[in-house]
Order: sequence, then C-alpha cells, then structure tokens
Amino acid sequence: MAKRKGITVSRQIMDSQLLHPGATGELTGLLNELIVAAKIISAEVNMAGLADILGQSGKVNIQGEDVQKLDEFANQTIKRRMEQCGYICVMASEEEEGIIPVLEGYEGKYSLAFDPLDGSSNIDVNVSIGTIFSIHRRVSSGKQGSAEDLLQKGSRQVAAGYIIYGSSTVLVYTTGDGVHGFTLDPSVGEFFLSHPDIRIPEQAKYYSVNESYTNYWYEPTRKFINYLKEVDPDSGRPYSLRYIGSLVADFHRNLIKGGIFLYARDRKSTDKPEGKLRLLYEAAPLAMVVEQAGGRAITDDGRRILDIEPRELHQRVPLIIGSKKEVDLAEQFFTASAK
Ligand code: AHM
Ligand code: MG
Repeated sequence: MAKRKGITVSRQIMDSQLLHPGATGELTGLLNELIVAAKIISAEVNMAGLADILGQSGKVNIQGEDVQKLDEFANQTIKRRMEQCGYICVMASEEEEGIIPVLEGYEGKYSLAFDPLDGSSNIDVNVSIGTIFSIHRRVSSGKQGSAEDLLQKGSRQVAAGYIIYGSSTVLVYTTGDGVHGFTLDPSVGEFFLSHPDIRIPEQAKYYSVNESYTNYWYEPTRKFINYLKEVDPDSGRPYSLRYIGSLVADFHRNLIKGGIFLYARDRKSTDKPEGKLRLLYEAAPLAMVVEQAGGRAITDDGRRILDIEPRELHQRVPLIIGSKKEVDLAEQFFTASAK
C-alpha cells in the first residue's frame, strides 16, 4: 500500500485496486462518486452557520426554492449521485424507511447503506457531524437489487467508512486492507492522505457514554462504568469521560487517540429494546473500520458486531466499540452476568 505524502484519495484507491488482480474498477468508481457527494455535503455543512446571514434560513430561499434541512440535503445528494453511477443496484438510508432503487438501466454489482448526516442535531452548535457508508457485493439475481443485497452481515462488507465534517473534513475508509484517513484541502477540492494505515491505540483511558442515563442502565453497564471511574492510579484509573453525542465524532476521536464508546441496552426506551444505534448504517461500518485498525466491536452480550445477520433495514443494536483492551475489559463485565 502506498504511503506517500500528498497522495490523493483517488490515487490511493487506484493503487489499492491494483493490488487485486481481476478488479474491474467498479468499486473504485463507486468510492469516487461517493467522495464527490461528500465534497458537496462538506461545502454545504461549512455554509450552515452562514445561512442566517445570507438570508436562507426560512422555508424558502432567495430563488424561491424550498430550503432543505442539512440532513435532507445530504440524503438527496448521495441518492442523486449514486442512483445513476452504474456501480450499485440498491441503496438504503437511515433517513428513509424502505429500500431506494437505482435508475433503470444503471444497476451495478454493489449495494450501499448510508447514514447521510449522523449527529445532525449538533449542526447548530458547530459540533462535528458525519456521513457513514457501508458497501456490500450484490447477492440477488433479478434485474433490480433488493433488500437481500443490503441485509448482509458486516463481515461481508467490501468497503466501509465515514466522512467527518469537523475542524477540517476527513474521510476514513477501509476496503479490507487497513484503514486510511484523508483530509480535504478545500482550496483545491481534493482529499489528501493525512493518516496512512491508522491503528487504534490498543489501550487508552477514555470512555464515551451518555452518562445521564445511569439510572436507566442495567447492572453490567453500571458496574463497568463505575469500575472505570474508581481511583486506582496503578492501573490508570479513573478513566476520563469524552462524550460528544455525535457518533462519528466520538468514534473518530477514539480511533485516533484510543478509548471505548458504549451505547448498550437500557430501560430508557421501551420502543428501542436493542439500544439506539442502527446496525446497517452505524454499527457495522464502524465495526469494520475499527477491526481493520486493530480494535474491536461487540454487542452488550458479547457478540461480534460483524457476525450479526441483519433481519431488517433499520435494526438497532447495542454497541461497544473501540480499543482492544478496553473492549476486552467491557466484555468481561457484560458477559459475566445475565441482565
Ligand atoms: P441520529 O441518527 O438521530 O443522529 O442519532 C444517532 C446519534 C449518534 O450520533 C450518537 O452517538 C447518539 O445518537 C447520541 O444519542 P444520545 O443523545 O441518546 O446520547
Ligand atoms: Mg445516525
């Protein structure tokens, strides 16, 4: 894998394709289309703070068109870009209930699941948000793709990653041979390799959880978090809490600095018995990234996220993800006693 500084993401994707004899270039084409969508979304996200000043914050903008919310904008941008790229047969978005077909005649050999703008409740306060994507090879045989192409285990993903719109826009992705990060240089509109071969620190004393739910937690979560907070300088405790409330941002920080993120089952939402986060659009793609970077991702009953066979598009899943040693430790607490 090339590690030259100044290498663009397109160059690096192409280099990676060359490592796979027989590759047709379709995955390369797909990723490149997605990257164009990400650049468009990034530009719009950067403008969000100016919307009021520019007089476009109402329902109707100065051209008389409806102004879209940013998450709707991101959803439409990806859909429009991908429906006629010719590389995918079907899509699913966290923002839409059913599968999203591609235009007739443009059916390709992959499926795409995406969360167009995760953490979008943070837009107004300049907190980082992101787009998450997951790509599988098509398995259905009809002309059009179907839900079957999307409802595949995470371990069968051919590529996954995210784009974080933060102090700069960073793309992190894997095609199964390591994790690479690229930073967008807005002056030339290109992503340049900034984080080659990312490895998540094996151990780090950070945890990310919404601690205000303590009184809703089941015992394993309570015991584990209490353990992390105990004072024991010899073992590096207490851990420090870092919780942004925007999964991509919390995950990205842990990927670079190390740490563990948890969103386990709790008593808070009886309508969401499996926690809050979605398997297809959030947990599985981030699990592929973290494993490729040397970390782990499991459920709160010790199942490997990538081994879960999805039953439905919007399935939720308890998620424990991050540095290997911290997830190993969490696993001991979560598998020790039944809830
Ligand atoms: P969303 O898909 O509605 O944006 O919700 C997902 C977000 C994640 O980014 C974040 O990790 C989580 O919700 C935070 O939830 P909570 O406010 O319950 O802590
Ligand atoms: Mg989301």
